[in-house]
Amino acid sequence: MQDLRDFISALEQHGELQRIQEEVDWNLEMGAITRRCYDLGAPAALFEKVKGYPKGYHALGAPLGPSRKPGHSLYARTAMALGLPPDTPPKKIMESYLKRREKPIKPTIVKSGPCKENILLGKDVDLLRFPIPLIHGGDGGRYIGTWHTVVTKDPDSSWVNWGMYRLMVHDRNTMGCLFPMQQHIGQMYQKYEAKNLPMPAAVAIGGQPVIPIVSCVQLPPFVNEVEIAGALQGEPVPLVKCETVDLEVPASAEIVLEGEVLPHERKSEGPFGEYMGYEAGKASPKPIFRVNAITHRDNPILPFSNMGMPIHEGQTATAFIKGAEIYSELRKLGLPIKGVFVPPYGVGHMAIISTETPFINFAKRVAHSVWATKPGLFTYYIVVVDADVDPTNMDEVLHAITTKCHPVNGIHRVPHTPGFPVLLPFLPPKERLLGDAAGVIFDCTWPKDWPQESMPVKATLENLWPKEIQERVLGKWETYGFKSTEGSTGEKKPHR
Ligand SMILES: Cc1cc2nc3c(=O)[nH]c(=O)nc-3n(C[C@H](O)[C@H](O)[C@H](O)COP(=O)(O)O)c2cc1C
Ligand SMILES: [Mn+2]
Repeated sequence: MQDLRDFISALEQHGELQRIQEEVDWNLEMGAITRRCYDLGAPAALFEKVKGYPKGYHALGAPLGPSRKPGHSLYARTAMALGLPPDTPPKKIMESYLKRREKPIKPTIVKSGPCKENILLGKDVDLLRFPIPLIHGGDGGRYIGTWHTVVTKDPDSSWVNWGMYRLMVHDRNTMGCLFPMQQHIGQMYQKYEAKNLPMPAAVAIGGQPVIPIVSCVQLPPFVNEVEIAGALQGEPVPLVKCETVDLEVPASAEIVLEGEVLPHERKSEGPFGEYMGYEAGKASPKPIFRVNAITHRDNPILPFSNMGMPIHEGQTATAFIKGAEIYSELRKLGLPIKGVFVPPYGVGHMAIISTETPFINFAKRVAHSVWATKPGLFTYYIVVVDADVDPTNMDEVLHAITTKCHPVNGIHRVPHTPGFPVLLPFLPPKERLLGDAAGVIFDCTWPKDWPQESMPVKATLENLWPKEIQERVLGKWETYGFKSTEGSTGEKKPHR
């Protein structure tokens, strides 16, 4: 797939796209429609006629929204963005992601590309040319950046970071940004500010569908996300030079915003309906992005996500792939981890880790290792289960919590951990702004010091019946009169 348009065609081919020719209002209507798309697991919404905007200026809502189409995985659109069939189960998507991600592919620099079809400078710079939605009732403004990439360069090294950080339009050429210090962009911005320099930045909206994925997934520091995007699509991402800043952007982007983030200046930004499921935080002073140039394709398409109650891109992309990233980081430490899953209704706050337990208190070692990684940074609930529990199967996980986690001794609370600033709903208002959070470990593994004879044995068909009886029963199942294996003991139903 070369661009967003190829992805839209693929979505359409698999029944994951709804074209909307009816005129819609950018003012809350597009937001309400996409909210319902998430609620129902309906296809992504391609808005072809937005009130007050020229014909041909389209917007794409819920690009990786959850799918409830029969036969498709909940993560069908994430799978398709990675070039996999829409029925690929989550475990297979994660495996494929991890395999490809191991071999980064450097981008190529090309002279020009579709994103240069229109170049707007000076007075022509006007963000409101695009059909930017006012998404939720209560939002502080229209958000142009909700499924995009902010490109910045570390002033001290060759590291170029691609991250997705929400962007609210203030006026025709400025935007407000949420750049927490815990995030890579926040770390870079701090360095520029210390030198009293503006931070050059570019925003790419649209492009190959792997681009927003690597931008909203918490990859480790000093990783150039563009090389992971290349790895995921199996070929280099073609980049073009910006017009006014020394940065490169994907040549096939629909819209590119070039400019700088001013040092030490703040303006009120927010609130916004957020990934945790709430219209979160109050408006607060935040950095200002001044846009000096806009380039865009003819008939540009503005993709947007609509954060709020699960399940949306914050879970089908960020939380889901975060599980794979945590797995990869833990394996690098040599820990005997079997699987990691970050379940969608846990909004990225909960990670379930299944592991062998070679020695006493191993769950704590696992949990603290998770917290030491970048992808584990904003994970507050760590559930550690034994290797026989499938972490993608929430029924098995709940069973492990309620039968193996001692309500007092199995729960370990860790005060004052780093949290996501501004938005964290469970924090009291004063701690919320800072992100002064806390963590908890649910140890659902059998203690290593219990004598073997006291270990409870799972009462399953596999464990308690002799092999020959198991085989006889399975072999004669239909002879007994049952129609299929449906409902048989031991059937595994992983998260679809
Ligand atoms: C739609 C969407 C909006 C997001 N907005 C923000 C944001 O405003 N600020 C932020 O720190 N992270 C935001 N995130 C999460 C980051 O994209 C994610 O943590 C990513 O890893 C950041 O890149 P980095 O790891 O290079 O810092 C958002 C994610 C999504 C899916
Ligand atoms: Mn990064």
